Amino acid sequence: MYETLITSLSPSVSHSLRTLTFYFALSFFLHLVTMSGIQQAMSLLIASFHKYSGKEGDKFTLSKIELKELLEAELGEMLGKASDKSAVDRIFKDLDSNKDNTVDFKEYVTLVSCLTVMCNDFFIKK
Ligand SMILES: [Ca+2]
Repeated sequence: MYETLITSLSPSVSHSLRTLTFYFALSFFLHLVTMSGIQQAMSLLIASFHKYSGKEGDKFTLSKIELKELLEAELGEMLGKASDKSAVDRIFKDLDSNKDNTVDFKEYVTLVSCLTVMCNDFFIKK
């Protein structure tokens, strides 16, 4: 979609946007390597959320489809198979604590926090 939008613009505007996107990505990367580990983790959590939340509907919340894509691409099978519709339905229902039929950033961070605690518990018990 982004590529279609860019190519539909005039060549000079399109080139400017591509250049801007490149420098934004470069700036983000350079900033990332100078940050502490926790700052990097926080930045990546935010970026990961927005990578999926902006795909359809409200760009600041995850729909069920966006959550499914995030689970598949970012968490593998940590929560079971994301291709299992009933598993995705259950995870979505559990995360949507305010019952507005979307997963906002706070609800998403709750998921990541819980998984991080579980990972820590796993490594401590080893
Ligand atoms: Ca919600």
